[in-house]
Amino acid sequence: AKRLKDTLYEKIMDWRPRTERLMKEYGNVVVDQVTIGQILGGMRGIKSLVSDISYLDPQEGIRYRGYTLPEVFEKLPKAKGGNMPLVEGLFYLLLTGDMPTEEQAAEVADEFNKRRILPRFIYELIDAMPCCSHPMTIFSTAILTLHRESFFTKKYHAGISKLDYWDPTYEDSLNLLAKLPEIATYTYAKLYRDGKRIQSNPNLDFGGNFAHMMGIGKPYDDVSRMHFIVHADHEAGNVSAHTGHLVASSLSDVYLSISAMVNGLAGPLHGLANQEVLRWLQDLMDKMNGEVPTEDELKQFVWNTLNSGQVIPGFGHAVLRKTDPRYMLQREFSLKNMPEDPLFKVVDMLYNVVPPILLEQGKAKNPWPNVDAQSGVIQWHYGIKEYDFYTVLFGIGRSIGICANIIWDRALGYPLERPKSLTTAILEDFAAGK
Ligand code: AMX
Repeated sequence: AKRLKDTLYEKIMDWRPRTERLMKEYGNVVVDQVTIGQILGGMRGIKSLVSDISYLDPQEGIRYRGYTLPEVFEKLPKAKGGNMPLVEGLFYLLLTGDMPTEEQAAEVADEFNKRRILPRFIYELIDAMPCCSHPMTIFSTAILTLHRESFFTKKYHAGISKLDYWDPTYEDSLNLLAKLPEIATYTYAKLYRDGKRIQSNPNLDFGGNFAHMMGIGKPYDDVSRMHFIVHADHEAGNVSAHTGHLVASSLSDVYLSISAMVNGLAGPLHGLANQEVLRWLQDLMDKMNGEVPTEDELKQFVWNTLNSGQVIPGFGHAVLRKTDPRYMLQREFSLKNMPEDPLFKVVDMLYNVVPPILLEQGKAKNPWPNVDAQSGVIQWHYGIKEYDFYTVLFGIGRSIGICANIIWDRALGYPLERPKSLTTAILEDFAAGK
């Protein structure tokens, strides 16, 4: 069978004429116009990026390479002894656009396996991080430190052709992705288990091995696969994806770019929201002395949060205008596997209680839950109660999508990103019609 890299090369050669033609013949076609509200409003909605890895419809939610999430979960090859798809298969899909066979997913598993060993200095680095460092800081620092291993950077200095940039970027991406579960689980061991590390098992798949290294039994392997897959990509404009793309656009290698994207993910309005959900729920449970609250008590708690000027973590979205399908998938899993979990019961009550309140308050454009409203509760149920760690899990998943994006950025020769900024006075001149 054809190797992944050869398949990718063919796809790249087929794709290049499409972007080249758009650029050469249709470069002046107008796609969007920009208002002062958008310039001052976080560039919300401006159509100014391109990604073929995924597309987010405000009503329907994310599609990976044209497939909805339920389709992705149905069609990807499943892990042996599990019900969830192989993360390796997802990477194949995101990279090539083709739904992989079992054999094709196995090839990715094999590649990851060959590259997963961490250099000793990464363990030493994690050991040396100052106490109380947030796990996202450690995760980002470890990725950044691997920069010295970059194949792309070596090749660049040796002077390779621009047309070949994608190749060492692909190699760097596989090398990095393969190591992320090891970095994350060692970070966890170091912070919360006195540094007691569980060696990886080369016979397990990406998600299975992650669960094994976390020391958590079934179905946590399926939880990990599901988690990494739903978090992999959310088109190109969100903070993590955009940061990864932006940094990579200066020809910073994958290590520099992914470390940067992880830092963007670490903010409470983005990836950190899943930790914030748990913190918020724990605060609620403390006030309730561990009892599941009544609906009225829950409403009051939601209003108190809003009235103190805070957001309800896990609700709202910058693009989505319906309940997040990533939320729904995790909800289905929870209904099947942990329906009696008290925290899940509260989350499910919030699903009914929060949207009408946000609508009544009248600020949030989307009152519905997002991915983060559910993910932490599942981790909690399977024993990961150190919720600071949750965003690291998000980061592993998101790296898969961003690496696929960056490989394609290099393949299609996307240039340095450099939008233009204005001053307030210039905007005032526009406002006055000058
Ligand atoms: N609770 C309370 N208020 C909210 C809200 C929420 N969950 N979501 C939006 N609002 C408020 C905003 O703070 C804003 O208020 P302001 O006018 O006083 O500044 C107003 O509603 C309009 O915001 P918006 O246009 O609906 O959202 P946005 O595009 O500016 O921001 C997001 C989107 C996700 C940051 C926001 O909904 C939010 O803060 N949600 C809570 C945090 C969260 O769950 N983040 C995770 C998102 C998914 C992810 O990236 N992992």
